[in-house]
Amino acid sequence: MPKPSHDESKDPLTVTPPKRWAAGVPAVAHALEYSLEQTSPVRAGTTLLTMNQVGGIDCPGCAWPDPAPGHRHRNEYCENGAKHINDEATSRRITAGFFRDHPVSDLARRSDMWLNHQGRLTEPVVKWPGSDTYEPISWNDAVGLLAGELTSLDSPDEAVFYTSGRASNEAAFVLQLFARAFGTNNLPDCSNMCHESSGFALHETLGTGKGTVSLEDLHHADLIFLVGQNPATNHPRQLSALEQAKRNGARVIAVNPLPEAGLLRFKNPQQINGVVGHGVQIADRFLHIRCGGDLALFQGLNRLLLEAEDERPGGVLDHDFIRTHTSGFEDFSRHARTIDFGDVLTATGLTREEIEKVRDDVLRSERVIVCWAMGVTQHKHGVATIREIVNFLMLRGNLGRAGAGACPVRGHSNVQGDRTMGIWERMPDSFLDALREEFGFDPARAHGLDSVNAIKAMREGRVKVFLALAGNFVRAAPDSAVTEEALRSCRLTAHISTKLNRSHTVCGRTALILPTLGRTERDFQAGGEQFVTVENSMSEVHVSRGRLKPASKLLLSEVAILCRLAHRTLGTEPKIPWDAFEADYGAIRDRISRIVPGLHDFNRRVARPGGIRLPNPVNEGVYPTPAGKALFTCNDFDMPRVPEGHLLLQTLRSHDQWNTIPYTPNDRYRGIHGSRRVVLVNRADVTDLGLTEGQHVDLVSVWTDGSERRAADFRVVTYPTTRGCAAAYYPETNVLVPLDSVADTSNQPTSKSIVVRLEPVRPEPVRHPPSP
Ligand SMILES: Nc1nc2c(c(=O)[nH]1)N[C@H]1C(S)=C(S)[C@@H](COP(=O)(O)OP(=O)(O)OC[C@H]3O[C@@H](n4cnc5c(=O)[nH]c(N)nc54)[C@H](O)[C@@H]3O)O[C@H]1N2
Ligand SMILES: Nc1nc2c(c(=O)[nH]1)N[C@H]1C(S)=C(S)[C@@H](COP(=O)(O)OP(=O)(O)OC[C@H]3O[C@@H](n4cnc5c(=O)[nH]c(N)nc54)[C@H](O)[C@@H]3O)O[C@H]1N2
Ligand code: SF4
Ligand SMILES: [Mo]
Repeated sequence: MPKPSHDESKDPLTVTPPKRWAAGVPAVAHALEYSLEQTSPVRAGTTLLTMNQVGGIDCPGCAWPDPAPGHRHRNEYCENGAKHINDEATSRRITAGFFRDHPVSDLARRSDMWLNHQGRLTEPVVKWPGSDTYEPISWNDAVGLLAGELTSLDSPDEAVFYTSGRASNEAAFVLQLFARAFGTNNLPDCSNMCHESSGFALHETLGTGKGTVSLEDLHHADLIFLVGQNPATNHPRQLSALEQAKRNGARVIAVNPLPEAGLLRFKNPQQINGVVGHGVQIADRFLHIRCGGDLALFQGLNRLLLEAEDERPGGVLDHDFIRTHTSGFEDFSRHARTIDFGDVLTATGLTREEIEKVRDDVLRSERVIVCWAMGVTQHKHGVATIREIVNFLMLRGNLGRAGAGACPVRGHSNVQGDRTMGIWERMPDSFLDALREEFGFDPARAHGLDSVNAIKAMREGRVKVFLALAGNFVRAAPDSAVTEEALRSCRLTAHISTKLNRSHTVCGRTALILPTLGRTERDFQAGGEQFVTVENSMSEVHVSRGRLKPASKLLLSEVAILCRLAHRTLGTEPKIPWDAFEADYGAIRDRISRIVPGLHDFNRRVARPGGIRLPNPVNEGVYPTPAGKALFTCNDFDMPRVPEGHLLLQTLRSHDQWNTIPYTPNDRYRGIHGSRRVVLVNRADVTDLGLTEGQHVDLVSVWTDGSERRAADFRVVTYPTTRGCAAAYYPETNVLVPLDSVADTSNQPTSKSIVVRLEPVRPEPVRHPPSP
């Protein structure tokens, strides 16, 4: 068995200067190192060679799209994709005696990294009330137990069904169908904590919640903004697309409080000159913005564009586009001129000259794309910021045409597909009507609970059963202590999972772990070998087919578990052929094809190389808002207010983790090694706060109701983040995010906007997390 690459009990922190470039040879070496630690060369080779190829395994990492068939590289994956896929394909197994040796109280003391390192779950287990130990249970009994708890509820709304974005379209469709046939819209998902703000803002202004650009568009843009995004770590193949765009003459503007490695320079490991040469400079302009300053930036920029039009009437704005496709321009234009530029400079920390240079770049560009991710969405004014980005794009008609548009860069590989399949607590009536037509039951219309509201409902005893399809809810959600208490108060918690994580250690009175096949594995059902489908960030739906032998003979697929559960819970009413769905996923896709617009003839069309690109109405000049036009919006100026002596903390990902799961304690590009309990602070702030490099501090968040939350024992690392801002890793810092601290209207937790003070630890630091 391969040895773990590190010993957590030691974890000495070492800090080296942040890297100024990303990828290249070290990236390839790191990918192979992690893969070979996890599994055999043959299994690693099988996953890597079929990954992201036509008909192969879709990368279980991020949602970045693949080039068109025929244009894919032989190694069409990045360092992190290789790590994610082999983290699933690992040869390690949690076998029979494991849970006997490790009661829940023991598991609860282990680190996230240790839990993940134990390998794949191999058989269903249950923890009975009063017991501290998971013990084996048959599938039949496990499904019966869960169905029994569900049917004994007073109301279907006492159950919550959470989904994480790695679940396939087929599993997601079956889960939402089951939940709705059972009688509830309580379908929270990881997207509530991820791009919810994007969905709200785009829906309201454009009439569609999805991005409008394709990979082709990126290749042919003149100007690309990367706002609040760290592509070298989180969407590494985006750098290849940017490299190509630059070869075609594009300019790139990066907006970030941190000078992230890949934003500066990129060495493409798929090209010989990338491996040995200096690589490509990605960002032509880097706006070192204050955390939470993006709304002000786009408001300032929009004001400058309107003023440029005043000076050159007809020479700046796209009046044709504005007249034909939009409404609300006059109000917007009046409101935008009231923005105070002094406020813009305070909020952004930028100079007027810097913003004017961006305006000039914009004026020189015919085709502009704005990409964004968590640095934008996870703020109180996240929705307003994206609405302002839409205003910005519309002023010069940068929507609905080649090389231009809005590009929310999605996280999980199928998070967008899960939404398309109906995983949302507030699906529109058109979708619910289609379910009614197809399946003959009338789904409830009242909106269900999102992630934050589900936690509140559990805490108040209004929800009694929690079932998760993938993910790690306890670590992904804000206010860790509150979320843990909420889950513990449930009658039953159940997780359909591939690997062990913290959520399995925070149990309801009864708890189930239902182990499942991953995307890398072959999936045989009564109807023969199956494949699943997924949708990437650019609305392309395609096939993913597993290649490896399953981790255990006892594993069931996600679809099989859900179909059996649905059948057992609902019986034969409504008449839904759960058994046929389990036997042949094509039968599920046939139904999807009659419910989801754009997926007609799903089975036949998805079988074609490259799959199906879902139509985006914006690209056909159609804006399905109530007014039938795209909306200009007026957004009040807003910025985070940080009291004297405090910092604004953003919580983010290291280079070596997948969301809630750290792989190692290192963050290579940022030069952090050996420990994740670090807080990155600007040197001047370290001095002003009377702190020293390497000092042990507690992070104490302060909330408007006077409450405080504490994350104990972090080390101060001086880092070139903007003044007044700090950064630390998620999920260790989720304990600091108050449950009530959410984005306006989208209800998304504000994980990039936490007011903290750094409290020196005296005399001796405690060690966190406890060692294995
Ligand atoms: N390797 C790896 N890949 C991943 C993931 C992973 O965990 N590991 N997770 C996946 C998922 S689910 C998602 S959603 C995506 C997330 O992808 P990202 O959004 O890139 O992820 P974060 O690490 O949260 O980083 C956000 C970036 O925003 C910047 N930022 C923070 N606050 C602000 C701000 O106020 N303004 C601006 N302009 N920038 C700001 C941070 O400095 C950082 O560079 O990645 C996906 N891909
Ligand atoms: N503070 C803070 N909090 C955040 C964020 C942040 O930036 N800061 N980011 C938020 C974001 S963007 C997101 S998307 C969420 C992520 O939240 P989640 O999606 O809930 O979390 P993950 O860490 O991706 O879940 C990992 C687990 O999924 C299971 N899993 C993996 N693959 C499969 C599979 O194929 N099938 C099944 N059934 N299970 C599988 C494994 O058991 C693994 O342990 O966290 C959010 N929370
Ligand atoms: S860029 Fe994203 S989808 Fe592509 S290989 Fe890397 S992790 Fe996987
Ligand atoms: Mo995400």
